[in-house]
Amino acid sequence: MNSKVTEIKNLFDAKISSVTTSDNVEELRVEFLGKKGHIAALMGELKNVPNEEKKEFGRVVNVLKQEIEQTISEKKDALIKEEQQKIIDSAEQYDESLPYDIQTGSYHPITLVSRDLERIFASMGFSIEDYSEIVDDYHCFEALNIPKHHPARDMQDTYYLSTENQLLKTHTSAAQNAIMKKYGAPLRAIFPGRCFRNESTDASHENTFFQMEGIMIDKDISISNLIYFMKTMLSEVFQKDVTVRLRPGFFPFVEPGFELDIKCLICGGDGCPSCKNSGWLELCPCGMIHPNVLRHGGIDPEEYTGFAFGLGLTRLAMMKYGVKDIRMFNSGSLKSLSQFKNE
Ligand code: FA5
Repeated sequence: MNSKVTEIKNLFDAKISSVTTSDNVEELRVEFLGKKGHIAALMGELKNVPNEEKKEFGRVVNVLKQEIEQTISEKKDALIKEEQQKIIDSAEQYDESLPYDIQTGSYHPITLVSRDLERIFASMGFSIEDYSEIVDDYHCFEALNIPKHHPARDMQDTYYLSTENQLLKTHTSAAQNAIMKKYGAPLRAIFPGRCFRNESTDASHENTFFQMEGIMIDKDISISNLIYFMKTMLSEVFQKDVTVRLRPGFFPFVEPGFELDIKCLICGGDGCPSCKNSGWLELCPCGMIHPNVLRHGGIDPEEYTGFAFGLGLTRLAMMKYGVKDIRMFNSGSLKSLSQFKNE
């Protein structure tokens, strides 16, 4: 009887070595292990086996059955893997040149100009600081040498909040005191931020606009340092010659104070609505920090001096990108805003 078992084993070995697909293996499984398969037939022979050989015969058939099961399972797994790999290899490759229709966003022009300036000032050793949009009276005015009832408060039409003593930041100078106290002297920092003023809007005025403040405090800082940094900043931003003028300006927190104007790049100085027909645009008031402001910030004015500037970031973006009306920036118009290239 064992010769029958050997015969089935040889038959299986011959057939399994020549199968090439997982479907063939499945057919083989049915042929050998199925209800009417070779193993079931061998088991059916058990009744013809002499009693004393039955046990051994049963054991040998079982061993063969297990061998066949294991070989079939391994062969099937290997062939399925091969077949899947073939499908992957023959699949069409991803074609990145195919047109697609995904709308990507773009940076707001104010973000672009702000990043440009941050890069320029960081390369000159300035740190970049952040400050809140809701500030108190002390930081926005008193620490800046503008006591209560000082007429200079009229220069900025302020949104006061119902919470006592709080208001929307009217200028980025409101952060000066906190930053001086945080770092002490020497100090170089810029701090861009959103400002709010209750102004009637026109081509060059918004009620919500951006400024970028800068301060540099050290021993022996003078107006020449201030002019050097302003010139470097403007030539880097515009990457071309721009005409500027410096004239006296009054701000209680600087002494002396200046207005730095830029020749209007929209009309070339001839006069247009963007520059209120003057040919010049007020861009960056600046000056030497008043000793009282240094004192409020915990810095000794006998030992240190410094300059400060308050760049009109939104107006700078107007000039840089040739935007004729400042109101475009807050318009939310995707048609206008999406023209600006990302960095
Ligand atoms: C100030 O806000 C001072 N804090 C600037 C300063 C800082 C002076 C440090 C000295 C030292 P002013 O109100 O002029 O100054 O505003 C500064 C700049 O912000 C202006 O030159 C202008 O470019 C911009 N700006 C002011 N008001 C508006 C507005 N309504 N819309 C758009 N830009 C404005």
